[in-house]
Amino acid sequence: MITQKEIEEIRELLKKSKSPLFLYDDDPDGLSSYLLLRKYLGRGKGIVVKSSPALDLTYLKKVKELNPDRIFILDKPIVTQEFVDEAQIPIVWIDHHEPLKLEGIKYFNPRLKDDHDSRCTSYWCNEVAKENDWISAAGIFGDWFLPDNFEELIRKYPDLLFKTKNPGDILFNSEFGKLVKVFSFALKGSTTQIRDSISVLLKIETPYEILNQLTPSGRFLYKRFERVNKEYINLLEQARKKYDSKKKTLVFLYPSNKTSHTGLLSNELTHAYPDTLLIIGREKKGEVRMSIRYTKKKLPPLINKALEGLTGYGGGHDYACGGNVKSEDFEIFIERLEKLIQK
Ligand SMILES: [Mn+2]
Repeated sequence: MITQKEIEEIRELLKKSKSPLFLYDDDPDGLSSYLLLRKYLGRGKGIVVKSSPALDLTYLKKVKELNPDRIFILDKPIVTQEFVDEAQIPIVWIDHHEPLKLEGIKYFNPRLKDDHDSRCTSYWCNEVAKENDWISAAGIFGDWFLPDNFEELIRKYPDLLFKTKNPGDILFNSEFGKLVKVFSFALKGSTTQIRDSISVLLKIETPYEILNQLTPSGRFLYKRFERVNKEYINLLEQARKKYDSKKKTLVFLYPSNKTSHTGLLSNELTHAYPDTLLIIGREKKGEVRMSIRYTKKKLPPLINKALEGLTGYGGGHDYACGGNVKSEDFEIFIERLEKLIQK
């Protein structure tokens, strides 16, 4: 865990900073973390980090331009040592992915003390801010967890949530799940669209403002949600048609000129088709980038085996991986993977 003393330390570092810069991950947990701290402090700039999974030198120029007195990195799984060295600005990094060792950085990660405590970044940011439990809940559900205060949240928002042990039920079958999609879709589109959505999100005070379109800000976000959702639902319907009930596989490729919805698609399809080998990818510049899910066997060794002699790589968590393979090798990679899971 991150101790109360450390939470207090983060709070002090925030308060001391006159012009903080928040660099946050490109998903609801990253966004929620930013919203929580930025709302709490009332000042600072934010940039969503789209390079995945690492925060590296590509962001250095922007950082130098903004010239903050402190950088807060939120929910990024990897930060490179070069970035820290070249930035020459004090950095605080709050994360819950596998711990890394970097020099010259203040690092807060619950897994440093207990490897089984991987509670979300937005959980810890809410410990700091203590103001908007619904924002942190959106981040936590988005990362496929249930919040610690789930029962309290159900009492507070009985029309948006219900009791369950499966975060997928909330994400895909509840009103609150819609809110997570609002967060997710706020990060899609052009730079301007993203900037506008996030600055509007900073003004929102309750989930109902968005879901019931109670204010102009809420209406704006809901409309944005509806537009992106149309596109998303379209992809989801196409993907569903690729389900092979005999082989228990679902392989779906969509064009890279469309907005990437791979993360959300993988989650929603995993929920709809449990125990299925799921591969969602986009083809770009002669290679397929994909998300691979399978809940019955550990993926990394199978992926490595399937990639033998092919051009590509893959890795990540036991049951959720990312990968990359040359387009001409894609078919053989899939065939091998399908065989490997039957064994
Ligand atoms: Mn996260």
